[in-house]
Amino acid sequence: MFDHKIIITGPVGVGKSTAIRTYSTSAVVDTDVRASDETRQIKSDTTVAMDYGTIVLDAETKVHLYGTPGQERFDFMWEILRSGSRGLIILVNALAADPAQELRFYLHAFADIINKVPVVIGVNQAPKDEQTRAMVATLQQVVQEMGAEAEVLIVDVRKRKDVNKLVKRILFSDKLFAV
Ligand SMILES: Nc1nc2c(ncn2[C@@H]2O[C@H](COP(=O)(O)OP(=O)(O)OP(=O)(O)O)[C@@H](O)[C@H]2O)c(=O)[nH]1
Ligand SMILES: [Mg+2]
Repeated sequence: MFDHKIIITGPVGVGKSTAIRTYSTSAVVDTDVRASDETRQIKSDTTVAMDYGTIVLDAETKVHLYGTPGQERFDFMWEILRSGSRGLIILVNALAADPAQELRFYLHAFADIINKVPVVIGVNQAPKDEQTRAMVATLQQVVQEMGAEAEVLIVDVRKRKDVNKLVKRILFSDKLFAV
């Protein structure tokens, strides 16, 4: 059995905890608490340390999913969580004021691993329309500008098959080295 540690990161409320709850078959560990600051306007609970869940995909493959906190004041956890990781999923909120800027921020924050492990971008909370398709093209351009290599996929992380698509992109990538 091979263990694969995959990190899910992205801004507050994008759906990191939701993705892990949707996908994991083990009991999920979360560190969500009632939000006390401006996050409260977005949703009631926020992750302060991490989310964790696992799924056994086949006889040889066990995936461990770790979700980072979205709030930047907990960014010390990003460093801790990324060690030993085998891939990075960055979720971007399609409804944010500037999704391209969000993506730049996370590619920059994880700059030391994006060229070492496979990366995939999930555009969440996305209406299926022309604007979303244009946004995917813009985000693909951001990936290029940042010297990274990553596919941009439209997802709804409340759907297991969509989270599965993100995980599979990482597992089937030919970049196989963990950091
Ligand atoms: N409308 C819509 N809602 C979504 C979608 N994906 C997730 N949500 C909802 O958006 C919210 C996301 O919240 P979380 O999963 O807690 O977000 P998070 O990224 O863990 O946030 P922090 O831990 O605070 O950083 C949940 O209420 C989801 O049900 C989507 O595609 N469309
Ligand atoms: Mg969370």
